[in-house]
This record gives sequence, C-alpha cells and structure tokens, in this order.
Amino acid sequence: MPEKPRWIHFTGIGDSEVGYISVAQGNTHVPFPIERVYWVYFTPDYIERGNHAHKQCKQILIAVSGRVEVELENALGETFTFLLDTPDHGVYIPVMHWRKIHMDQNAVLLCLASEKYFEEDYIREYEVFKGLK
Ligand code: T46
Repeated sequence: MPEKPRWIHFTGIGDSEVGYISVAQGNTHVPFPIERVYWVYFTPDYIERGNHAHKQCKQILIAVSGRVEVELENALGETFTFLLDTPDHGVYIPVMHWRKIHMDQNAVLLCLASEKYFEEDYIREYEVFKGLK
C-alpha cells in the first residue's frame, strides 16, 4: 500500500498576547531530512499550479499566510484534499502523488522538500503517471 498523505501539526510556541513561533526540524517535526526550502506566492486565483508527481521527493506544504487547496491522487487512484489555512498545520506528501494546487492571490505557500531540485524527478504528464501504477 502506498504511504498516505497526512496532516502534520506544528506546535505554536507562545500565546495570543505575544504571537507564536512554529518550528520544522528535519527528522524531528518532519519525517525526512530537509534538503531544500522554497516558497510560492503572488499566484493569481485562477491559476492551477502543480500538475505533476515526484518519483523521489517528499514534501511538506504549509500555507504560512492565506489559503491554499491541495488535491492529491496516488497511483491507485485514491484522492485526498487538504485545505491549508493556518500556519500551524502542513500536509505531508509522500512520493508518487499527483498534485493540483489552488492558491489565494495573497497566500504564501512554504514547501519543505527531502531532495534538491532535480527536474528528472518530476512526472509532468498525467497519462505517464497513470501508466506507472
Ligand atoms: C511542488 C509544488 C508545491 C526551480 O528551478 N527550483 C525549484 O526548487 C523549484 C521548486 C522550481 N524551479 C523552477 C522549475 C520551473 O521552471 O521553477 C519553475 C516553476 O516550477 P513548477 O512549475 O514546478 O512550479 P509549481 O508551483 O507547479 O510546483 C512547485 C514545485 O516545483 C513542486 O515540487 O510540489 O510547487
């Protein structure tokens, strides 16, 4: 059975008087060593991002600001939807999950990745992804 995507809760240290800090340490709060961090922002509402899967790269996506919808499909055709709208939660995406991402224009999506950027790790054609099951 493929590993399932799941919520990751990041404890908010602090309180409403002073604000909060959340921490993502590789192999502790996150189930892999963090090799790369990137963030996505100023994405118009009508744009659909993603539309690919990764062969080796695992990721955690966190909406540090705003609202992001993440739709996932695994090789068995099972689908999962996560609405990211709070900075103390992220979604863990195992390998081989096709993703579609819709962001509010003002949203900032922080991504923690298990691998360095490597274009050959991407499957960008849906028919190829479906054919690999
Ligand atoms: C993912 C979602 C959530 C780089 O050169 N280095 C990088 O580390 C990344 C992430 C991207 N790029 C280049 C590759 C493309 O020429 O930036 C361009 C846009 O990338 P892409 O079309 O893959 O963007 P998204 O938003 O569809 O996907 C990105 C990540 O690539 C992907 O791994 O899961 O964010």
